[in-house]
Formats: sequence, structure tokens, C-alpha cells
Amino acid sequence: MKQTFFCIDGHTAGNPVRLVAGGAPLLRGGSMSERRQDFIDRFDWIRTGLCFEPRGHDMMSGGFLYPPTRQDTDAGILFIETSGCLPMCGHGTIGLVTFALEHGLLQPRERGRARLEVPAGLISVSYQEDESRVTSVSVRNVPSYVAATGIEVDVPGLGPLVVDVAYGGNFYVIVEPQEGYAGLDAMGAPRLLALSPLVRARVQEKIVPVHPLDPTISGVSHVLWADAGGDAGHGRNAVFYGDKALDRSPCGTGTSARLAHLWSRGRLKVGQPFLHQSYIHSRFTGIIAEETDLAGMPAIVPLIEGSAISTGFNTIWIDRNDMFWRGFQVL
Ligand code: PYC
Repeated sequence: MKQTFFCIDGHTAGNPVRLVAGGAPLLRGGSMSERRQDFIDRFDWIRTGLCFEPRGHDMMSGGFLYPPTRQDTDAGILFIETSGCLPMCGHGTIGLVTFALEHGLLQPRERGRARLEVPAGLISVSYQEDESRVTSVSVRNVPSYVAATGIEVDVPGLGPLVVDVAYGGNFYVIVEPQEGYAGLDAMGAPRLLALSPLVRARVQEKIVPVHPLDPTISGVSHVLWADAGGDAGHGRNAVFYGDKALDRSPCGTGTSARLAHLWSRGRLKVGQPFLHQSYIHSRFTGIIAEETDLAGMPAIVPLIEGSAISTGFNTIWIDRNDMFWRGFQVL
């Protein structure tokens, strides 16, 4: 038996986005968080089949659009990625919304804006378009906050580090330059890839953050190596996710977590633009739209702006006779 998926492939600021426009399974649940749990329980093979080799690769990321579960939203998004089904993905949202609008798969009630449900909560997007393309998307993300500070870890091959944990739709370890970490270029991609799982594991031994409103969102999943931006921006970062992925984009949920982190330290104010570069120097602009309260905790509402490019249609089938129908990773 084959199951066929009609996809629009592309990238947001260099990181892959695969919009699965046909072939989405029917999901149970009254919210995207419940649908995410149902997908994880019954259909995770679709994620691994489409994201892992041989149909995907270490960085593969994407999602499905679903009908909304509420009357006041335009659509729901379920994210899939090599690391799992994320509660929220910023570069994914920018890409999925861009491709869906360009191909008439998303038709918001109000031109230029859409309200969307994601597993992490409600978000909204505003977008700019010319005759044939969506030229930029700004995501008003879920409330973001700092979950823990001053965590001391001893990382084999690196030594002691002091790190913080912040939430921007996923929980991030944030590593700022310090004695053991002189910055992105001093470290280089191969060392970032080798050290990040160790940093994440050491932090996971010390803290398991849980979202105050949704206990299904828990645990530190991503590592954000922060750096100064140089002449071209206010900051640069490299985000590690899954087992072998270094985000090619500046990472939307990572940038959200970083905005909350800088704000909590008094280094960024509401309304102040933060031009954030990725490891490969692609860019998002982050801005704190407002301060808020999340279950009694000080938090911010981030806006993340960027753009995406589609690269083609991709009809993929998963054939149960293929010994690699679930996909594989080489770790
Ligand atoms: O843009 O939020 C993001 C993201 C998460 C993982 C990779 N990119």
C-alpha cells in the first residue's frame, strides 16, 4: 500500500519548509494541541517518513494545514520536523503561510492578516504581497518568557558554562559568549553540532521546564548559541534541534525566546527592532509587541518578520514495501 503526499517545498531564510498540501490524516481533538497528541500517537510514521532520509534530511521541517477548531481563526497548523512535532515553529509558519497563500490553500477572511491555531496556542500573521508572491510575513507569536537563569553545567570537551532557559514556542537553552564559548565563528558548525547535544543533556539533568498553561509542552528541546550581530545586525545565533540540525534560518521561536531573554535583562525594550542573523547570515527582524503576563509570570508577545521562497512541487509516496518506509537517520 502506498500513501501519497502532495507537497510544496521551499525554504524560509535557508531552512527547509515542506507544506504537505495533500494527504493529511484526519485527526481527533478539539484543539491543535489535542490534534498534535493524536498525530504523535497514531501517525508519527508520516513525520519520520517525510522528514528523515531517504525522503528528507537532517534539517527537514514542514507541516500541514487543518480546518480551524474555533470560529475566530482561519486555519490550524500541525508542524512536523526531524525533532518531532513542535508546539510552534517560526520559520515553518512563515514558509507554510507563504506557500499556502500563494497557492490559494489559505484564504483569510481579512486580506493581509490571518489568525491561526498552533499546538502552542493562538498566533496571528500579517503579510505583504505583490502580484504573484507573498514578500514578507510577520508572525505575532505566543507569549514568551524566561523559565530559568544561571544554570551551571560542565560540558565534556568545553568545560563549565552558565546558561539560561527561555520559551518562545519551544524551550531553549540560551548560551551567551563567555569563557568556554567565544562566539559562533570561533566555534564553527562541526563543534556546535558535536557540543549542542551534550549541553542539552546536561541542562535536561538539571531542569525540566513545563509550560504553565499546557503540560504537554515540556522539556528543553533546542540550544541557541547567541552571538553579537556585527555591523549587519543586533544579534546572530545558531539554533541546534533534533539530533543533527543547525537551523539555517535565524529561528522564529528561538528569536522569540531571545527577545524575552534580552528584555528580562533590560537589554531590549518594547518596540525596539532586533535584527537577528542566522549562522549563514540570513535574517529575521524581531520586535517586542507588548509586555504581558503568562499565568503570573512576566512575559512578552514577540513579532517575528521574515520571508520564504517556494522551490517546487514534490509528490512523495510512502510505500510499505520499502524497507525504509518510516525513514531513517544516521547518527
Ligand atoms: O523557526 O521556530 C523556528 C524553528 C524551530 C526549529 C527550527 N526552526
